[in-house]
Amino acid sequence: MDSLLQPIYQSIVAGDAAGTKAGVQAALDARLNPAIIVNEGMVAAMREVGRRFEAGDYYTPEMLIAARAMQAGMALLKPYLLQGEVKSAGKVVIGTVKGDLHDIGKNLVSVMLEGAGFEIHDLGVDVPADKFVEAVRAHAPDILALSALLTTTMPTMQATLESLQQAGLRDKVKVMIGGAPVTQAYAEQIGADGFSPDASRAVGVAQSLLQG
Ligand code: B1M
Repeated sequence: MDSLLQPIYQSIVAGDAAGTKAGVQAALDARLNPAIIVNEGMVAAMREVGRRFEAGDYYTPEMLIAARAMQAGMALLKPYLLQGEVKSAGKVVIGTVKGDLHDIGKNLVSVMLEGAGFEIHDLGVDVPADKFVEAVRAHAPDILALSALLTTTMPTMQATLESLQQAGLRDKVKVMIGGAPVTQAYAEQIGADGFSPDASRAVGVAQSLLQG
């Protein structure tokens, strides 16, 4: 790992927000590519936090402060990830499904889509199906993007698709899903239009959904 990424990685794993910000600033000052800072430093650190949680070395509070440290670093990086794009590529309503409070991945997907010119309406976390339906009606987005990080909340994606169908809106919007436990096979099973395993590929998936 790049020596500039080490302090960022270690600060996130330790839940040290100030250290994370200092590390990100130092990496930016050294002109390290922001996407490398995110993917090889920060996302890798969150993976390690998850590994420690699974091993029983970390508990929910440690996950939470690690997440806060990651978000503090992301706030510094966001303007760099957004540079350069101007015209609107399409409209996206995004949210984490009901029962699920994980938002780091969803926020990263939002930033990448925004950076590619998409207009984003972010409904936040723990979003019930009827709120997604309401937002589709109100904003008429090209894409509805659903995130889930828990195996127990994945079925809410299907429930959201069913609610869209019942509201007569299913054919008005493309639905794209993602999140750590979500797969292409699951997307096909529930009738979603697109799936992306990560934030950078989410941009290509969103663009291709609008082409066909
Ligand atoms: Co939670 N948690 N958590 N957690 N947490 C996981 C997800 C877990 C895998 C940890 C583990 O056991 N290894 C596990 C889920 C197991 C499962 O269901 N299979 C878990 C659990 C069990 C829980 C609780 C139940 C723990 C408890 O309280 N007993 C609880 C549930 C709370 C709830 O949601 N109701 C819980 C709570 C939390 C915190 C609140 C403490 C915190 C979240 C804080 C926050 O998000 N603001 C947290 C965290 C931080 C994690 C881990 C450690 C890290 C998640 C993360 O931010 N990753 C996570 C372990 C892990 O993932 N390795 C874990 C970094 C992020 C950039 O990646 O979110 O995967 P990710 O997003 C990626 C892709 O998935 C994709 O792109 C992103 C960027 O590349 N992606 C999309 C995501 N959404 C997308 C949408 C798209 C396309 C791509 O299109 C629409």
